[in-house]
Amino acid sequence: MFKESKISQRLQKLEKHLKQENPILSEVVLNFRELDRISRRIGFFHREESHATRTPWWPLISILGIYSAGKSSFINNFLQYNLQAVGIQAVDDKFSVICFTRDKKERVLPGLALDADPRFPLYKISQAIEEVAKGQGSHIDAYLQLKTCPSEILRGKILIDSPGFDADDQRTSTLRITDHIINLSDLVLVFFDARHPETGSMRDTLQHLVKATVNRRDSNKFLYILNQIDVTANEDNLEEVFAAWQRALAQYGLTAGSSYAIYNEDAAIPFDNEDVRARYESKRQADSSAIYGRIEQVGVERAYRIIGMLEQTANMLKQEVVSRLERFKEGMRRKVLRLEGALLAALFLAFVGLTIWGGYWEGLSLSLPFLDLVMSNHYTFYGTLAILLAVVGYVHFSIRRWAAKKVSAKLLAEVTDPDLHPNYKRAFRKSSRWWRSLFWPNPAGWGKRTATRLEKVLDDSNAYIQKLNDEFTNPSGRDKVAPEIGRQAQQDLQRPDFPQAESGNALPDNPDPLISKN
Ligand SMILES: Nc1nc2c(ncn2[C@@H]2O[C@H](COP(=O)(O)OP(=O)(O)O)[C@@H](O)[C@H]2O)c(=O)[nH]1
Ligand SMILES: [Mg+2]
Repeated sequence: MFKESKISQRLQKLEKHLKQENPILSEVVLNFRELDRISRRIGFFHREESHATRTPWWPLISILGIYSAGKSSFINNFLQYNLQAVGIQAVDDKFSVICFTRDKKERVLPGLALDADPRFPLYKISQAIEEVAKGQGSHIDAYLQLKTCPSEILRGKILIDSPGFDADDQRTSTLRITDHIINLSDLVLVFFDARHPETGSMRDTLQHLVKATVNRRDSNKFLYILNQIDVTANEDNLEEVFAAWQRALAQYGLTAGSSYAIYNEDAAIPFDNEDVRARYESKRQADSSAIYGRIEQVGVERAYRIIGMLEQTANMLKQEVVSRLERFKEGMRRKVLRLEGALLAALFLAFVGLTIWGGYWEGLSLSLPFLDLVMSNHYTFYGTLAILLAVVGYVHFSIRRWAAKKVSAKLLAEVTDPDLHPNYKRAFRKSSRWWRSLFWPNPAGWGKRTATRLEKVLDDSNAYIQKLNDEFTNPSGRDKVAPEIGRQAQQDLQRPDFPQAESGNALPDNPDPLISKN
């Protein structure tokens, strides 16, 4: 009986979910599944592995920064939904992963429930956090919760609200989780507030979220936001406060970058002067819409990036995995032939030497007394033959194993991503099984037909880019800049240090919390 694999059930759910949000991407899932099949054929993947789990499907926007800077208030305001607890006290000192639900009501689930609907992208976060939290002997639930929220604005995105940097205990864990979240995020909003120009937590934030990030290649995903500027209204000194903040940022290396000044109108203190209010209001509106625009953009970018990822994965299979497997077979064949040739030559020389030394040669004719013994009847003849074959076979397959190990070690040393080592090892093993001829150049599971299927995926991914361009540039469409973004996303993908390296985090041999729960 064929039991459908868990991963395949999961991909079907993903496909269904994506169909509602972006039909093009749901087709992309099918292509990822095709790549999965190819990867399994060549032994690179086992049954429960999927390229799709290495792709973050939803754009992730994280809101970090100073404690009590108004992060949670901002999220509530953005979602037009009263989701996050707000207040001077550290009410909610956990990371909240916020995603859309079609239920009428919001729900809060413990960190370990990160596999609840819409499941997919969160698994990596929980895994990453589990990794860092484990060393502390702490539980993931202490750091993380999942919130689902019915706000339509959230559809197709995931937000992360974070505790501030002020909680002293668990501070190191918080910082490390923050690092992981930054790596996974498509957009990072770093919040400061105009009330606390220079405090301890401000220094931490500057150290960790400014100094440590300005030199990243993806530094343009960081937005620096000075919040609560309404508090400067009484003295009407926004420019001064803003300039002082900019200087503080500059001290930590941020000279160019996106910085904004906003306040939350629901939480703002009343304005005394109508002129001042109007000025502040227009600043708030301009900067808020710029921020919201960036949040919208990441959805579009993400769509392009996923397709870029598909293409990149297909190319990776073709240019790296398959070619490495071919080199593996070739290297193995060379090593085996060379060693066995040398062995035969040595045996021959030893044989000649020994027989000369033993005096079995008379001129050019050799008389071996034990040969007569072997030939004396069927039993001795076939017995000797069997022993001889067994010895030769044993030696040959030992040499093959040795060669496979050597070549595999050499090729693995080239693979910089250690997460892929188990995959390569599995594929090498499959291609070097004892019944696979050394003289057949193709790796196991690889042939013309598989190559064609891979080419088809590459063709499809180009077609998807076209479709996305059509979708986002169509005259009635909202976002005309999309192709630019798409190109940017494509370029980003080419960069060696692009954070998608992080996507290798889905360790192949690790138990998958999503799967095991199902
Ligand atoms: N004056 C003013 N207060 C704000 C603003 N945004 C948030 N607050 C208040 O600041 C406090 C902390 O807000 P909260 O969202 O919990 O901050 P978080 O710790 O960064 O999540 C709350 O009492 C909010 O009402 C703002 O723009 N102006
Ligand atoms: Mg908060």
